[in-house]
Amino acid sequence: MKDSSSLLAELFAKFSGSDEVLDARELKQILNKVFKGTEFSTEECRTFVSLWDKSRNAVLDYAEFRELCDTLSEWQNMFFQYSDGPTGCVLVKQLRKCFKSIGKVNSIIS
Ligand SMILES: [Ca+2]
Repeated sequence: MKDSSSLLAELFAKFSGSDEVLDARELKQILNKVFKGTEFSTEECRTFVSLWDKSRNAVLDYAEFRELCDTLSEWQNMFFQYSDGPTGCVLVKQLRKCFKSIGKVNSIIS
């Protein structure tokens, strides 16, 4: 079985094309494969590119893409940790704890 790193590398190679970087449109395709069940919009992906594009070239290279995926995975884990099982939603009373945990994760990442 492939580990998540080699799967991400394989998907990056497939969707980035010959320029080997991701624009927002390519990022949308790849994120909707990696995070099945979540439908990312083109606008959200444009925002991700602008926030994770450390080299300021308006596209994501593999390292930038990996950082984005790691962060989204952490956020997703926090969401699942605080979500109500039957509804799949985070209850308002749990939201503050959820955001606090995400804030702690973000301060560790950045
Ligand atoms: Ca870049």
